[in-house]
Amino acid sequence: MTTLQTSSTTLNLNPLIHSLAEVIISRWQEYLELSLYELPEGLGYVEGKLEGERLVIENRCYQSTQFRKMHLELAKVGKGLDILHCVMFPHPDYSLPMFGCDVVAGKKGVNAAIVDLSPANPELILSDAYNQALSQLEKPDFSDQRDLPEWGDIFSDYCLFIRPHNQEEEQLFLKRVGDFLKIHCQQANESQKVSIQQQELNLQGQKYYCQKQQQNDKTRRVLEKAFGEVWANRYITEVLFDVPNQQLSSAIS
Ligand code: BLA
Repeated sequence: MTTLQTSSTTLNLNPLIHSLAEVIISRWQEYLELSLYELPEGLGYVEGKLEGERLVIENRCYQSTQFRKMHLELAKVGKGLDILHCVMFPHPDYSLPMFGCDVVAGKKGVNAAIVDLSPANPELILSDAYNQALSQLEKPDFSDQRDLPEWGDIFSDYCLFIRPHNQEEEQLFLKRVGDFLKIHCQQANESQKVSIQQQELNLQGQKYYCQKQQQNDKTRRVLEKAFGEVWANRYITEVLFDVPNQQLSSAIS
């Protein structure tokens, strides 16, 4: 088994972000056989300046049998803004949704906490197995549910987008992320390779997901201010939401 650096981060992050990072990595290690995934040259650890403030990005990236790329990013902008970003990209030869999580914390606490298992197919629907498993989870109540942006048609009915207002809500969010990951990894381990036609549809679904995520101006703005337009665009399209570009496996027709 690969030994992974799990909890050590040089960044002093918001406590919810820190705990989420640990939950994500420990679920991955518990259920999946991980190996390292190489990010494009020079984009593993990056530093820039945002309006005179330092922006530091730490990336961890793995792959497994069912996942082409499992990316956890932790970022710190000066002393005021902490960000966790996580996406699991399935290999298109498995019909699996995209796990995505984004948490943005300011000086006063967490502003935005979002998690979803988003469909990656042209119909934008989750499979019966996922619907079944997700509908059985206890549905927590949050006092401040936030509205999804216009590009957010990629998210499922189970998407949670909140601003937590106390420790209890933060813990409930953490639990929900852990539950989503448990279901996702278990489903992935049980999933079978699909036909080449279905792989093509899965690929189209992932492309659509990435195109929509690339429209998030809030992410783009933070990166542009620190690193400039060209770098930000490269980072968004090659690291955060790269569209898979691979040969479909023809083992099954
Ligand atoms: C929102 N993302 C945001 C916001 C910021 C970032 C500053 C605004 C927070 C707020 O409205 O309170 C910034 N997010 C970043 C940066 C990175 C990042 C700089 O990941 C990376 C370096 N975003 C994702 C993923 C999802 C996602 C995987 O990366 C969902 C699964 C969603 N982020 C998301 C959504 C919003 C958001 C839906 C709200 C956008 C809006 O309201 O317009």
